[in-house]
Amino acid sequence: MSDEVTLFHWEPNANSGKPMLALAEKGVPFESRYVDMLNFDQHKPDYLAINPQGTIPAMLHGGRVLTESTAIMEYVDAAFDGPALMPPDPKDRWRVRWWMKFMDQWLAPSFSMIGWSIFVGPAVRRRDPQELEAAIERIPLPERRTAWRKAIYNQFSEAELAESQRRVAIGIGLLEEALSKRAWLACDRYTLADVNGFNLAYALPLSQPHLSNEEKTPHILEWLRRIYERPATRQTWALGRTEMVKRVKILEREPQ
Ligand SMILES: N[C@@H](CCC(=O)N[C@@H](CS)C(=O)NCC(=O)O)C(=O)O
Repeated sequence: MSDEVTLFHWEPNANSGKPMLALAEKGVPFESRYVDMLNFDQHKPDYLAINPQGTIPAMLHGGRVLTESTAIMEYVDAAFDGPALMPPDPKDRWRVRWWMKFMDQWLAPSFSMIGWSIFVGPAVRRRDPQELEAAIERIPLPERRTAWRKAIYNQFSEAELAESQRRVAIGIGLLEEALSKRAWLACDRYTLADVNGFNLAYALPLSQPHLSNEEKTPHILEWLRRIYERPATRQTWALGRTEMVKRVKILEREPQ
């Protein structure tokens, strides 16, 4: 049984970026297998043999296939040496998990819908219509098939997008409030909640400029910049290939 780690991931963004950044923070070397989501590599037989659901990320370790990005992060933190990414205090652990649940179940789907409508859909829409239809038909999970269809054919309704935008605005408000009380999201140290949050929010000042800017969300911006300065974050974002993740450069501090 191999103790090596192999991570199948797309861009350091949303779900793929969570285990990528957690592994980097722990200093765990891993074989990076880039799955090009915009080329539908996640629905091809080689990858379906790893994760039959056809979603990314997935991690191989010790003969096991691990899926679900937040659960993978917790596994990485517990299974490997390196700095702890969960705090020892039960109250703080609860807060880490509270934030992760809020982000995964409530905020991330809203960010995702907006991102798929403005980046993923337009990135693939101009390809051959028959090839696109065939690619959609190969998607194993019906709910992912629906998401792809809506993104490709620009079918997210105004009401759906407005609801996502409403949720994003609430999420930004909660983040700013929490970060005005403490340096990190869940407690006085960097945790998986921050890793999770950074993956969702790193481009906030570009994607939601009217809601997140120096005046309205100074604490969020400072928090994002501090995370971006961490060597693990630099290392992880250097693995990005698309223009979408290159937006992280917005977090570079102005030279003094
Ligand atoms: N809950 C899963 C979600 C995985 C997921 O849906 N990932 C997206 C990328 S962020 C995906 O694989 N999309 C590919 C597709 O829908 O074809 C996790 O957190 O790992």
